Amino acid sequence: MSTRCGFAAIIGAPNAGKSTLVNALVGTKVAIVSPKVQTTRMNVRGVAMCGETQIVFVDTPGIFKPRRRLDKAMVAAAWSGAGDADAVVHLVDAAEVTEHPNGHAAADTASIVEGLKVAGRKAALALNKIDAMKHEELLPLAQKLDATGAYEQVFMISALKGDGLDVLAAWCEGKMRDGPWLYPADQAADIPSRLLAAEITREKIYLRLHDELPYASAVETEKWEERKDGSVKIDQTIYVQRDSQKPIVLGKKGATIKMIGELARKELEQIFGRRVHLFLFVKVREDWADKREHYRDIGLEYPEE
Ligand SMILES: Nc1nc2c(ncn2[C@@H]2O[C@H](COP(=O)(O)OP(=O)(O)OP(=O)(O)O)[C@@H](O)[C@H]2O)c(=O)[nH]1
Ligand SMILES: [Mg+2]
Repeated sequence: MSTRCGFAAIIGAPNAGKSTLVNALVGTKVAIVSPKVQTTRMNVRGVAMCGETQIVFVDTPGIFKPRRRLDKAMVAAAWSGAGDADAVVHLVDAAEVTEHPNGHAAADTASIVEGLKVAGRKAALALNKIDAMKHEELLPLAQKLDATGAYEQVFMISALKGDGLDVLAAWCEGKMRDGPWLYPADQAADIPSRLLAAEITREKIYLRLHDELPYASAVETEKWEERKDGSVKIDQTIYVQRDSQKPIVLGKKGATIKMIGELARKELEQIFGRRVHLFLFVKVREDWADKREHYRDIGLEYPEE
């Protein structure tokens, strides 16, 4: 039998559940998830096998009206992910959009519909978080969005509970092309270990501090040292933008950073299957979000203005 392969991009407003969906479809964690909007900053690929077909799912940053430099780079990355893909899935937080029809998520969803039309791309619409809403509200939303003409098919899913994912994956499978696989069948992700390690720490920061710490923090893996006993020593720097944010990350007597470090270390040990010694440092760098190197490190284009 001949092999098939291709890319399926998952796009949507911030917090729609894109990373949760990609992790669920891939069957292992390739992208970080948090209740905070704008968690994902770059396109992350996760590989799933359906028989002889390899689907490379692309998790993308949320699409919204960008103002700051980093926001612009994130939104540009998301659209380019969609442009390069064989299949596009537009994921919508159906619970949020029905509860707040005039809110941010609804507005961002409408602008994505326009973007799809302009690009002339027929996508699949996936209404997500159906576990968190009344089902009678689902149909009017599905009809309204479907009437835009931007979609080939509509799916109703819960990325969190795993409902409806098989049918959605089957639609994506149908869009793949004949050809050799892009990745070995046992490879789930292609994110470099140093970057993945930094992402895991950023996830713990977001989970622990999502109310206190505004969105602008970044994590960089500075050192990765293989030890003779098979363990690895990882040094990471957490960048914040204001002096006042440093004590928030450190916590009383360093309690917060210690907890973040422990959570991250435990998960890294699980992911890498080896002992990890994780050392975290906090630095204030007001302009990290304007530094070219930061964009290059995480694979984003640097917007000039
Ligand atoms: N109830 C419910 N919650 C969900 C579902 N899918 C995702 N979530 C939650 O929604 C929040 C956002 O999930 P993410 O996967 O980080 O969303 P995202 O679209 O990747 O967000 P950004 O990267 O910020 O654009 C998390 O708290 C998830 O647990 C779902 O099917 N049902
Ligand atoms: Mg995400």
